[in-house]
Amino acid sequence: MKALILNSGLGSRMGSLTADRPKCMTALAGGTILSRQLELLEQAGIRDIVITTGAHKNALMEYCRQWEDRLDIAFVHNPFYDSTNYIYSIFLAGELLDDDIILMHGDLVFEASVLDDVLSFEGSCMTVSSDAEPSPKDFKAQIRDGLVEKVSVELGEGALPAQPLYRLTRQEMSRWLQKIGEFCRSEDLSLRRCYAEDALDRIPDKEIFPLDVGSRLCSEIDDPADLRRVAAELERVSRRVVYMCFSTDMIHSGHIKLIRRAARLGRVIAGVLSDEAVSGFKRLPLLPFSERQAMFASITGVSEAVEQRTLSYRENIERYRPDIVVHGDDWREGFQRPIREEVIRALKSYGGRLVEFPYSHDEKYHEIELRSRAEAAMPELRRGSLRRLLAMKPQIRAIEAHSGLTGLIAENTAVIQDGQPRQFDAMWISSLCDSTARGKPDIELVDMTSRLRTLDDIMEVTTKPVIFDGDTGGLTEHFVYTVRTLERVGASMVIIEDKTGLKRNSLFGTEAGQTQAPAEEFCRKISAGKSALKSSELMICARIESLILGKGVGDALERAHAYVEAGADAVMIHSRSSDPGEVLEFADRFRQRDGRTPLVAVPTAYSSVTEEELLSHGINIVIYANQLTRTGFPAMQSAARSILEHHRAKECDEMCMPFGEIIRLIPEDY
Ligand code: SPV
Ligand code: MG
Repeated sequence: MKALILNSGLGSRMGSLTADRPKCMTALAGGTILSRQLELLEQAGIRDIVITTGAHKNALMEYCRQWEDRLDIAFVHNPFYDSTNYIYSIFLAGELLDDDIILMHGDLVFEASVLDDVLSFEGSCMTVSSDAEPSPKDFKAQIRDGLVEKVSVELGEGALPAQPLYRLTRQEMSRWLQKIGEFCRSEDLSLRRCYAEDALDRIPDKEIFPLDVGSRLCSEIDDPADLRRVAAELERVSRRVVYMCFSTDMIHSGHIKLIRRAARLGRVIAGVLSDEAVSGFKRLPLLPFSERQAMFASITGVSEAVEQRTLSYRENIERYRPDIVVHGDDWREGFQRPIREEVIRALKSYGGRLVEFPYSHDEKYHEIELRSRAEAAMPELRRGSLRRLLAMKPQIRAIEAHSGLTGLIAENTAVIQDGQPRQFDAMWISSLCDSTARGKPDIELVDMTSRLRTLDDIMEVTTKPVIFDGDTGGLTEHFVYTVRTLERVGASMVIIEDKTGLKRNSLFGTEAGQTQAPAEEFCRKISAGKSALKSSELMICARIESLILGKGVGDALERAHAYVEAGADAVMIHSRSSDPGEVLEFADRFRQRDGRTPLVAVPTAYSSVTEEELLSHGINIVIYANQLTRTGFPAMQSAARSILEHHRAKECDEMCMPFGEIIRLIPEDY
């Protein structure tokens, strides 16, 4: 790629400013028009420059010596500069233009990002501006079928203001040069005085696309008034604030490229998503917020790294009022779409704008994401993830999983509400659902080896914290082994209930003749479990069955405090009443003495209670213990009945998930 800069003109409208130098050497923003162009080209990696000269040729060549070491500048002199137009200068430079060409007039001032867009354009383009007011003295472009059809100063209605900044493929340049040659070799000397664009217009099937620079700076300087306006605009550009937001904890070249591009638009403020926000839509970040913030603050091109507390940009847009928000164009679809729409609305309220760069689908970035997902699934990281989430969020939401597939549903299901994503934070490996899936009663009949098999199936395909339903924990002598195994595989919490003898499901209540273990005996089991742990990460949660067995809130409270004393890391209070009253009363009274130990509730029987209400009483973990199982089986029964009734499968087709979807549910590259 080469650049061609046309500097043969007289610049007579600039008055005394061009008395002893060409227009491109006019002072601007601490440099000159030309120095800005050359520096931007150099930054973009373009070293081969062709400059045409006319009046003050020596002054220009002398001035350019400062770039001698960094750029290869070839000068082409147009000796007839005062009687020809730049069409003749291009004609003279023809032999050097044997590459893709960036063509610009020497009096053109544009901001860095405009050049970036021109350079990254595939094919040939000319810059136009749908936001600018057409000026009688400047070029306009007539667009037809998405292509530039004609470029002229004279065009009126319907034509877009256009600037003489082109990217031309080698083929397109050579076709233009051929036409320019026809003009310049003609005996009709007036054809050397017309615009090069007049020759361009004569190419019938040219393929030059308009590249809309919108309201960005891209402007010719013809007279001192232009100079003042452009200088003021450049000053505004230098004060421009650009905002972007990152959730990643692994920075790769794609991020760096994006930041570099954004920095060409203005001063970059990098929003770094809080740990809570990241874990709300993705997973617990590998690096905590403070480290991610420091990482972004140290990247060249980022002037400040600030916290973005939610996935919604609204708060930070109001605080920093960025002129521009930059994002990859991948958020136009999918769960981030409403967030994007909110950003556009917020920016519009004060004249800011959104700039989207094409998202890079590079395989290696995808691989990095897979690696960080794999990392998060490793037992060492996963085990402590519930504790970390609890330290970060007031309440954790868990749902049951009893197979790899239901694990994926628990892991990936998301909805957007008020611009915020909602997902489950953790999974509950329910004894009821695990037993039911095997067609067995929930009486600790499914042995631990089988339960661990289910756990393994789920953990293999997911990354979120796992809460394991340990039933009664069995004999203390057995429980210590269970605890070690769970710790080794990376479970985050085991919940054991204070029952003894043949355990029946709690939802049977007193109908099933169940016995609560003496508090001291259960305390010993908790202590033994805690002592068996190798790390301090797996949490042992004591589940109190007093309300289930009709012993009242007082008994439950007494036990709860004793269990915490014995080492329990959390307390689960269970109830089969449809009224949450007794659970809430327990929580209120427990919190009077203990503000720290996490409280767990399972609102199956009292399902009308909301998470917010539970939180207001101090409940930190809400487990939806069996809803996937209870919704899945009736659907299967209906399908089976439908086939029997209709002697074929057609009628149950509409109940079925399409094959395409079920295949996509299971990621192949997990
Ligand atoms: C389970 O899901 O297995 C439980 C909760 O232990 S409950 O079924 O309500 O007892
Ligand atoms: Mg259970």
